[in-house]
Amino acid sequence: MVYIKDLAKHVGNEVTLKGWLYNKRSSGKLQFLVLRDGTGIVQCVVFKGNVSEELFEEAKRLTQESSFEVTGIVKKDERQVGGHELDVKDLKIISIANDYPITPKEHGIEFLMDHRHLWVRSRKQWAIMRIRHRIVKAIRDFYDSRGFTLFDPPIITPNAVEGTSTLFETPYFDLGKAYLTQSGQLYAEAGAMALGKVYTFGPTFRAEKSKTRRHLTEFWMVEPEMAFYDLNDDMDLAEEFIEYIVQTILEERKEELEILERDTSNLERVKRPFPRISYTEAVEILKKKNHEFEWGNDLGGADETVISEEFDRPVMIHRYPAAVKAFYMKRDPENPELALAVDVIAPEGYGEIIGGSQREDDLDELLKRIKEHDLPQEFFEWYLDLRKYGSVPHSGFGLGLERTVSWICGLDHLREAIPFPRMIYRNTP
Ligand code: NSS
Repeated sequence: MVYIKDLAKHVGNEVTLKGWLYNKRSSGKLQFLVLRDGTGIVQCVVFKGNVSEELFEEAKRLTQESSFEVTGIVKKDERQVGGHELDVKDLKIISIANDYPITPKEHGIEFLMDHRHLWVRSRKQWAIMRIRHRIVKAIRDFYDSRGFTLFDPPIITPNAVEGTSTLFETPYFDLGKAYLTQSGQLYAEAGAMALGKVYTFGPTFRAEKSKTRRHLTEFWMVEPEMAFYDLNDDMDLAEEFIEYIVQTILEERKEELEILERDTSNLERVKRPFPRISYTEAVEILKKKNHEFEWGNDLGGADETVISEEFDRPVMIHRYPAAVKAFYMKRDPENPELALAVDVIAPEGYGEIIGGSQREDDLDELLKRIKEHDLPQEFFEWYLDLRKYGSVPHSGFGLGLERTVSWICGLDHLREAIPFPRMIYRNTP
């Protein structure tokens, strides 16, 4: 069996392809069957003069998404999708699809989401999934080739990392309650003290009650954590990382970006150095643009969009008011009102894709924060141990995979950036 992506190697030869009918049209003696096999699509031409009467009639039975096997001669044809065409000699139906619900006409988004298990067969979703996969590989390659060790954190955890308002709770035997992890970070910190540079990469969960295009309740996050890195080192790594992902996709997923009609000129500019501005400077930009905002508040999606419009590539905003940030962030020694935090905001209104910080490495300071945030100290004893036994400055960040996919693909909602999205109003299919 040959795959459509490899047809260039078979020009002039007879091959057998297996797949599904994507589309068809016919005119008299000709039937044009568009076959997709998961690796690409190709037009198969059934000419009445080339095949038996029975076969010509059999081909007519094929409906959208019916599965079949087809044998024919590969012809080079630049005008066709994929650059090839198949001259059909033989054809076998595997299974006829009756009334496939997703037709080439327009469907509403809720209908498509209800049929997500079938919708993923369509061309655009195919392109998104292939880009997602390539981004995941780029992420792994990036860290694996820079001395990082993959360090898998647990998903069932006893405590919150990113505030208590978005925790998914589950009963846990005799131990009472457990929570689905919001972030692997605290465990990554233990890993960094053991292995120097680590990364976690897996699903994370937030009971987000907001119904925005930027929030899922289950999303994937990659979190590098590095011993002896300060906030600047953290930002250096973040920009190198984002540049690597974007440039890799531009090189390796051209066809998919074309299918998505992505304007890639904005992505081509994603090169280091990225602008770095403080939170206070960001607030000044908002003021200058007459966008209402008060110093001290957290930046919301709309604020981020206004700020990002000032720049032609991702912008790093650092040193936020500590009051709006997580308990584990180190305070700025030059102004303890500020946390040594950084958010990276994607261009084109895609908002925050990275959140990170230098971590509080002083035992007493950290204890104070845990109390201020009203967190149960007993669950953080192990985390405090990291400050008792050879504490070192360290930093890290988390990049949201679906936000990154959505930005690179130019999607208008995160729900298409993951095979089966989970949101406040949807946990099916
Ligand atoms: O809350 S974050 O800003 N930061 C953390 O979780 C840190 N513990 C990471 C770290 O320093 N190791 O989330 C990080 C990123 C954020 O920038 C988004 O890109 C993504 O995770 N994120 C989300 N994506 C989709 N849906 C939701 N609800 C979501 N929340 C965060």
